[in-house]
Amino acid sequence: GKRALVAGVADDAGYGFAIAKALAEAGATVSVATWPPALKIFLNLLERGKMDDSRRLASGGMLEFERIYPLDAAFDTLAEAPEDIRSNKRYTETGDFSIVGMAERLVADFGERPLDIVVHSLANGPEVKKPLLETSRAGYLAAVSVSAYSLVAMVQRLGPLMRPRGSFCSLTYMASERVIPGYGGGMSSAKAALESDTRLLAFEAGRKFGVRVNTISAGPLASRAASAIGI
Ligand code: ZID
Repeated sequence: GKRALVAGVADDAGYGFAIAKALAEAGATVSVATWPPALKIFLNLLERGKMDDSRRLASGGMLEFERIYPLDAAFDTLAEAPEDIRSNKRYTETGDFSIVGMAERLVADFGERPLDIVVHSLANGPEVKKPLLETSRAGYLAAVSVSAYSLVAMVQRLGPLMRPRGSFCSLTYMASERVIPGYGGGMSSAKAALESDTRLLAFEAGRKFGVRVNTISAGPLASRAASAIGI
């Protein structure tokens, strides 16, 4: 069977959860990666059975996550995380939450080339409600860092862990190429970068690791992230 990792799952309302479930329905074994500030609530919801209805599979079984890794996709290595993050209670409990840390855990848990499918279903734009014209440099760079560069870093670090003909997939939004007011803070820029990077990563990682890289332009879904911008 195939093994999948879905990065960006912290509840059962978003695309990541739905994709994890669809992969499980298709017979894959699924691990997820969760942003440390959301991890405790997510584990609580799971433990207390609050997601049992949405975890139910057509087969009658339940969606089980093989592993739940902590991941802050803003950091490639733990050393790059600033002191206030590393000493934050939400973060100290999880162990290495960087992209490299997650890659090392995957190898420790499953061996050298454990993955067939990696789904990037994460984004964050701290100033998403601000028009681009009012967006700060810090807000813009944070949006591009978490929502676009994180895919580059994940293909770099997880590419070597992929089995032949493995597949990376991310989620984008049409505001990358058309004017859609309300998707601000550099999020439209981040999606434009994500789409351009997908083309080049498919070329480079296809040759280097024998994998595919794609992105799917999503329709509206009232996830936690989208509810923040009134979708
Ligand atoms: P979600 O809240 O379920 O998932 C986002 C996840 O990212 C959450 O679990 C966060 O904890 C996590 N996260 C945030 N920051 C970090 C970080 N630093 N490190 C690790 N994890 C982090 O929301 P979702 O399902 O909407 O988002 C999943 C993907 O779908 C994102 O790439 C979205 O940009 C993308 N997407 C969503 C929608 C939508 O409607 N939900 C649309 C397009 C793309 C969209 O916005 N018409 C209007 C709007 C849209 C489509 C059509």
